[in-house]
Amino acid sequence: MLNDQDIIDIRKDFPILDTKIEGRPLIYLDNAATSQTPDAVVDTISYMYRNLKANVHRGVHTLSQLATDKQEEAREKVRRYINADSTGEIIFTRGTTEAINLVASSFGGTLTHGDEIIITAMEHHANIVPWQLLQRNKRIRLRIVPLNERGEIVTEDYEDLFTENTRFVAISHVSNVLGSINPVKKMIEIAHSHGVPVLVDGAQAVSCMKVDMKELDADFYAFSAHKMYGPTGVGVLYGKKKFLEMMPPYQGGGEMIGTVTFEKTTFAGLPYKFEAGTPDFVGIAAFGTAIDYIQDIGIDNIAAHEDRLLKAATEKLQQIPGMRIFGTSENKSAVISFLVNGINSYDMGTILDKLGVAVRTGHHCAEPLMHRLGIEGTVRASFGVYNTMEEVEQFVAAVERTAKMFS
Ligand code: 7TS
Repeated sequence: MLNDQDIIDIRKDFPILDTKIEGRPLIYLDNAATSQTPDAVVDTISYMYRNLKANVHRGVHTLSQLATDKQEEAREKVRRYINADSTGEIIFTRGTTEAINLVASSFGGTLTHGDEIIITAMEHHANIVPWQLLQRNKRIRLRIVPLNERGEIVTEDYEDLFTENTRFVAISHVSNVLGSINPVKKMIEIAHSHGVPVLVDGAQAVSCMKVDMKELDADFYAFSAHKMYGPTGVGVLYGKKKFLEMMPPYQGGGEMIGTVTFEKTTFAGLPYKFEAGTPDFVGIAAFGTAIDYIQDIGIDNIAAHEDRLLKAATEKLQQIPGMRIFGTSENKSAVISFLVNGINSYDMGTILDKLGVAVRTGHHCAEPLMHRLGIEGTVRASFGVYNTMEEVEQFVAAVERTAKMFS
C-alpha cells in the first residue's frame, strides 16, 4: 500500500503537476484521457534522440542495431506485462484506435453478409465506428449488449445476443465513462463456447489492473501507452498467433515484407507483417520505461491507491445536493462521471478549470451511451497514481462551489 510519503515522492517524478492555473495549483483529474509522464520516460525520449536515432531493422550499422535492441526490449517488456506467449503476438500501433482498426480491417475482411458482431452499449467510438465502416460494403449487423441501472453488463443478457450468425465480439474491459470493470473473462468464455473470437479494448484497464492474456484468453487486446504514464503515439495490439497468422496485412510498405517483385510480394513473419513503415521506435523505447515505472510502484499498489481516492470522492460528492453519479458498478475503476442539478457539463468544467481542476466534459467519445442515459454529457473526474486525498477534497469543494454559483 502506498503511503502519503510515497505519493509525495511519486509526484516529484511529474514536474507538470507543479503547474499553476490562474494562480492556483493544478489538480489534474483527466487521467482517463491521458496520464502524465514521469521524468524517466521523458529522459528515455531525450536519450534516444540524442544517442540512438537510427532506423530500426534496416542498417547493419551499430546505431541501428542498438535502436532495434531498444525497440525489441520494449516489446519483450510489453509481452511480460500482459503475460502473452510470444513477442510475435505484440504488434506496435499508434494507439488503441489503430489497433482496433487493424483488426476490423484485416480480420473484418473475413466477414460476409448477414454476419453479426456483438459490442456493448458502453463502447468508446474507437470500438464502434471501425465495425460500422465494415457495414459500408457488407450487410453486417451490430448487436448491442444492454446495461443495467448501475452501468453493468449482465452476462445472461449478453449471452442472449448470440445467434448462429455471431462471428465476432468486441468489448471494453473498463468503461471510460462509467468506470465499470466488465466481467471480460466470463464474457470471453461464453463467446468461445459459441466458437466466436473476442477483441477486448483495454485502453482504460492496463494502467490500473493486472491484465493477463493467458488468464483472460482474449483473442485480441488493444491499449495505448499514453494512458499508462507513457508517450503519445504508441499503442499495442495483442493478437493470438493463430489469428494473426491467417490475417492479411493491414498496411503495405517497408519492413512488413519478405520479398517484393512487381509481380508478387511475400510478407514478413509476426509481428512485422503488421508494422509497415518506420515505427515510432523512440516512443516504443520510452513505453518500455513507462512499464518499468508502473512495475516499480506495483500495479496492485496503484489500483489500491486509486480505489481509495475513488471511494472517498464518491462518498463526498454524494453529499452535494442535486448530485447524480453515472456508473455505480460494484467493480469500478477510478473514474466518476456526474452532473449536478442539470448544470451543463461544459459550464461546470469551465468553472472547475478556473479553480485549477482539470476534468473532462461532454460525451467522452461515447455518444450512444449518452443517448441511452438520456443526457448530453457528463463531467468526468479520473484519478491517477499521483493524485492525493487533499486533491480529492479540493476537487469536491470546487464542485460544491460551482454548483452553488448556478443555483
Ligand atoms: N477505448 C477506450 C475505452 C478509451 O477510453 C479510449 C480513449 C480509446 C479507446 C481510444 O484511445 P486512443 O489512445 O487510441 O485515442 N479515451 C479517451 C477518453 O476517455 N478521453 O479522452 C480519450
